[in-house]
Amino acid sequence: MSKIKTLLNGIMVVMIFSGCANIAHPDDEHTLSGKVKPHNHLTPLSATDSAGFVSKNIVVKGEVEHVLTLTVDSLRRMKTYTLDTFNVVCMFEGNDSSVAGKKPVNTRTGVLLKDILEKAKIKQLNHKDRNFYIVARAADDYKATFSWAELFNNKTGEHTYVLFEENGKPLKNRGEMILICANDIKTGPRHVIWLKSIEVTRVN
Ligand SMILES: Nc1nc2c(c(=O)[nH]1)N[C@H]1C(S)=C(S)[C@@H](COP(=O)(O)O)O[C@H]1N2
Ligand SMILES: [Mo]
Repeated sequence: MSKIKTLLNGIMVVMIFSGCANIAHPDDEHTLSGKVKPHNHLTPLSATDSAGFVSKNIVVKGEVEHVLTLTVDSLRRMKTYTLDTFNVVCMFEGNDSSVAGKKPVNTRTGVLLKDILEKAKIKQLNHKDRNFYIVARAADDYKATFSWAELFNNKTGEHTYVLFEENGKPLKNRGEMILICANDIKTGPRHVIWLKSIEVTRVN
């Protein structure tokens, strides 16, 4: 019995230490998967550096009836909204990227994430089947997560967009489509540039 205890304690120690090794340093706000070098958003990537992340379409997949591949053209055919100016603000004090010598964004145009998900039709088995999470993933594996309830039963759903224009012009270097949740307290974290996919997962 005591042998088993000692063994279990040993396993726990190993688990604790391996967990510690994964704790990100505060400077690595967005930890990227090995292959991609982290990008400091205060010094924008050059056009050549970011070119590898630009995709022409986004895929909507997972627990949906219709897997969708959307381009800027397909978004233009949906109901579009134009947002008034606001700053993209980092979680870190003083990291307001709007003051880092960038041109201000006066207007942004896009469609509601909710409308995209309604098109793809989340596979709900019955009316109580509403525990899903939705991950907006970028080409550099940066991601933002939403819950079914905040998109479909909360104001956030009316403020979460997939954008395809800024200041009336198509997006380019930061991907053709960007996801933003405009009513977050700090808008930086759920501002997904180089948007690549929207994945729906049921909570089991
Ligand atoms: N794909 C991707 N999106 C990202 C990031 C990133 O590293 N990769 N950084 C995020 C962070 S930490 C912030 S604060 C905002 C900054 O957006 P901006 O550089 O367009 O102002 O983008 C967010 N979106
Ligand atoms: Mo940030």
